[in-house]
Amino acid sequence: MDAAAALLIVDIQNDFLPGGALAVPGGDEVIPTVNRVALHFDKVVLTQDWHPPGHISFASSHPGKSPFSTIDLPYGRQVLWPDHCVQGTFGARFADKLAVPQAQAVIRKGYHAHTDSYSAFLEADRRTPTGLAGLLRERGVTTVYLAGLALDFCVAWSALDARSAGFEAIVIEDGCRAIDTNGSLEAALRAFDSAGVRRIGSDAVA
Ligand code: VGL
Ligand code: ZN
Repeated sequence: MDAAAALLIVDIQNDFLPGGALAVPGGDEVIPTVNRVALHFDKVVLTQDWHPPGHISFASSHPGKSPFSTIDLPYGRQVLWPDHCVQGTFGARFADKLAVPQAQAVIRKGYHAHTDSYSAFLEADRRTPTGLAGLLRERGVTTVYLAGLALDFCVAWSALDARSAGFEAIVIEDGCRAIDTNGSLEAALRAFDSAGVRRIGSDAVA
């Protein structure tokens, strides 16, 4: 892949794998694909969901609320999740089988106690940047390829925000798996179409 392309590998962490706290069905199946594809990029960035204990996105932080229900927060509607990817825990660690030692940066997100961040670019308040856009721009990146978990949350928001920040965004579909709660997968695919996020198979990359 040319120097203007970067691969963003989203949240391939133990808690999103089968057996994890917020398991994405088939989440482990993307790992060989991602490992293979990553060999063809000279720019590779990882994201890591990285919440403090008691994070606002956890159902357990809202007495009487169940995981996968929603609440309205100052910045908008928030899906409530099981506790997951707590800073420093096993669940927050990258999957053991993820083999991308050549990755050059790790963007952690969701570390503010009162704000979630599905997107690797912009937190859920839609104002606080993570710094990723600047990092990519400064390194001459114009096209962002994405793979990882979950297609309908962190991959989707990251791809859409990549577009908003002026990058081409290309989702490697078989390198992703979805949570698919309350129509979230269909909504993500529709949003991709209207924002000009392209979808390809990993065989088109490597
Ligand atoms: C994610 C829900 C909550 C994701 C992260 O990585 O897609 N989903 N936190
Ligand atoms: Zn999270």
